[in-house]
Amino acid sequence: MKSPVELLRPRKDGPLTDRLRRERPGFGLPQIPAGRTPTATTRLTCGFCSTGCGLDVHLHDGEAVGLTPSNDHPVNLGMACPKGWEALTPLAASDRATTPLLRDDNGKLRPVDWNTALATFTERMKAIQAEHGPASVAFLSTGQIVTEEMAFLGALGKFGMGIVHGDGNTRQCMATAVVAYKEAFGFDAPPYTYADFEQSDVMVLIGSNLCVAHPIMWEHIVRNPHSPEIVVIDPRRTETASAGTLHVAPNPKTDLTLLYGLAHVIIGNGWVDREFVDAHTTGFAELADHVAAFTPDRVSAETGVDVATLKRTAELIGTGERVSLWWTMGVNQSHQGTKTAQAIIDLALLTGNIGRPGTGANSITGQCNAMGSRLFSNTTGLLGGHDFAKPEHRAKVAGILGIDESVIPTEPSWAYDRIIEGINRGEIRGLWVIATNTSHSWINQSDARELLDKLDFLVVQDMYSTTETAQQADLVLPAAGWAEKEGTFINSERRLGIVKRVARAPGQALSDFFIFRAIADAWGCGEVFRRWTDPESVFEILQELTANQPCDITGVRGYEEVDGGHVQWPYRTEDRIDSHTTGDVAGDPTAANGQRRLFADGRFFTPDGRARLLFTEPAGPPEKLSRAYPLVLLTGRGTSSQWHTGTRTSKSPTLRALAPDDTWVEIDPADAAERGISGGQVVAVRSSRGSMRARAHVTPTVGKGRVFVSMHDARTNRLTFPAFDPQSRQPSYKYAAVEVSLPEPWDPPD
Ligand SMILES: Nc1nc2c(c(=O)[nH]1)N[C@H]1C(S)=C(S)[C@@H](COP(=O)(O)OP(=O)(O)OC[C@H]3O[C@@H](n4cnc5c(=O)[nH]c(N)nc54)[C@H](O)[C@@H]3O)O[C@H]1N2
Ligand SMILES: Nc1nc2c(c(=O)[nH]1)N[C@H]1C(S)=C(S)[C@@H](COP(=O)(O)OP(=O)(O)OC[C@H]3O[C@@H](n4cnc5c(=O)[nH]c(N)nc54)[C@H](O)[C@@H]3O)O[C@H]1N2
Ligand code: SF4
Ligand SMILES: [Mo]
Repeated sequence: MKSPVELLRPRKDGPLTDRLRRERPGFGLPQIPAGRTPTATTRLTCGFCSTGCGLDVHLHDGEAVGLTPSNDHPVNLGMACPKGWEALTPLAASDRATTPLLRDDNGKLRPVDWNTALATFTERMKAIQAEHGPASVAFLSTGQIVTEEMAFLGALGKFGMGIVHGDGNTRQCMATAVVAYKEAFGFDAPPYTYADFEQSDVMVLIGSNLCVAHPIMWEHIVRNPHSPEIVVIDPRRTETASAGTLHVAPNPKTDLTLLYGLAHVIIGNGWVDREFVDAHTTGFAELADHVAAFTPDRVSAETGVDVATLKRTAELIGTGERVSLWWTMGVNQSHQGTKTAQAIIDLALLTGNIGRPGTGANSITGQCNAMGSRLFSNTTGLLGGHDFAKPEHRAKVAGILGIDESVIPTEPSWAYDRIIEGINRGEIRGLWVIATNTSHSWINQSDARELLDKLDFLVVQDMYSTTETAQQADLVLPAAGWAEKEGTFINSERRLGIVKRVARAPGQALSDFFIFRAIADAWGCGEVFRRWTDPESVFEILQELTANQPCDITGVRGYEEVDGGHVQWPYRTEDRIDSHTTGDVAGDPTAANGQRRLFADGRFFTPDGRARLLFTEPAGPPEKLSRAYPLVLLTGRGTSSQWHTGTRTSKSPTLRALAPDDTWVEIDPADAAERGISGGQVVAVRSSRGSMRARAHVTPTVGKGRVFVSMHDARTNRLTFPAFDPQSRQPSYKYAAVEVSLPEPWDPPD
């Protein structure tokens, strides 16, 4: 049996792909069926993570027969992680949804034709709205479909069907970064480009396990020629922490205190870039006042980080020439996530580390199109990065779409947790779930699953009929997946990527785009969307919507230019790559790729052009440890070959072989010894909400008093505690009080 530590450790073992090639002869070479020699190659952007790697898909008679990572793509430079190499395999799985399925009177899901499915959808949802009001039907969507589809869903739902509340899995993921950036910079604008990984001399990764979650971003760090200091702030000694140069391991959820402590030392030592701060920020005096109380001794006592390490980290940030700060879910998924992200932004602003090569306060996104969802899902923000609350924005969007302004809501939708609560209260009766697996991924599962069963009508639109959520549905709509349809993604560094149809969707499965088109017609609002005929026409509409916004993409010459791989927003006519070849990275070799970052001129998107230094008082985690539940449960990504709820990655034998055979709970040797647990034993992990079995992986990497379980097991979210960041409503998946013990004979089986 493989243990997690035997898996991928890039620094030590060299680039992932090399290792895989060594250990698995033939790995990565396209497995071309006999008689199907490729006759052409085309490029797609990977449909898993937000890195946005280019994959060259090899075609025979227009159909994909294999793929290799693109050599000349600025994102991945010929590399891919295991998921990228295996991206075509999950399409051929035997549990693909191939026809619509409707639950019959005996409670069984039975195949029906599309006409019946569409008629049932319309009839049931309209009946619910007629009885309980338009707001009683909601949707939950995703960061994993193309931008054109998310925009269609958001527009159809809100401007066509009268749906008031729709949110997505990006709430579980990016909501915190969105709010943090909007408040600090005036727009949701991650400022960086991947060249920054190669240009920093100090990099600080906070709550980010890059080696596992974004392995190809890590490869850019490996290419950095400046022997950078790599500080990893994570309670666990992760693969990334082991590969870095300094591991800072604060007690879970004490990052805010730690970051204020760093600001305290930086200010105290005169490492503030006063010229930058005075010219480009507001709030310095208040922030300095606030952090004065965060003395090294206090911070050390509260975070568990010794004073010397705290001072060393502050010195690196305060005196480095090009310092970049990167964060992911260890920050976003916190009960004070927004303020923690803003404390990271504060450090970059205080030291003038923004807008120059190798700098930035950089939120790394998760899903392939989380960035598309942030701008175009029409949930938290109005299409194109607009604001539902601003009359001029509503007028602009209504004008471009040719719709009546009165159909545009004046407020954003309820957040995911409020929609779930609405189901509990009977306010939400009909739910349409698209490309997300709520019954596995939502926090505090025991509640969530029961709640979905309370709905009058649950529709799940997915590639597979076997997902935990699809199994609870009244109606399953079979969706085409990545590579079976067209559209665009936006990656972490604001780069647009292309998806093309190189495989046939099985049976009667349709692209999400054409499902939305069909629903618009069945609902009777098809006329509103008469310009929305195909993905590329929608791309043009979206371009128009972005005019004069920070995310302006009016200069893009259609899909053909996106295909070139060099479009990063903003991309106005004057930003066109052929009109300036150096970006703002003068003299840099990657400038030929047009790598561009934001804020080179020190002007932010706030009304006065200044960035805001923001802060708050740290508060302890909402769930307290107790004698019954004395350990902190951390959750997150397990290996680079597993993707979330596993609906895709578990269908590849190669990816399965690279993942642990069993779910492991990482536990410190002292905690294990206290409980009489030895490595490999099956143990019970319990919280006051539920329990699961897992195998003990006794390891010093997780730290005393903490345990870690990957999120890829559907049972993990039985344990999690439903706390939310107050500003972003993002769930705090990474802190719950649990106990681990050998299972008692009377414990119920899993
Ligand atoms: N292989 C693979 N790659 C993926 C995904 C996948 O499912 N599989 N998912 C993608 C998605 S959608 C996302 S959002 C990203 C997530 O990417 P990451 O955020 O890098 O991944 P996680 O493992 O969720 O969390 C990162 C780290 O946060 C740490 N952490 C927990 N609590 C704290 C804390 O209080 N403070 C600090 N500083 N750190 C803490 C955890 O120990 C963990 O190592 O990955 C993307 N990439
Ligand atoms: N405990 C814990 N829980 C977590 C996290 C954590 O760190 N810890 N992380 C959270 C985060 S950051 C995230 S992003 C979420 C992810 O949670 P989910 O979104 O629930 O996870 P996925 O498995 O990616 O689900 C995507 C679904 O879309 C389907 N799908 C894929 N492509 C398409 C398509 O083109 N069309 C359609 N219609 N369907 C498609 C897939 O089959 C799958 O069922 O999990 C969250 N949950
Ligand atoms: S790093 Fe992300 S985008 Fe690149 S191949 Fe892997 S999953 Fe795909
Ligand atoms: Mo995510």
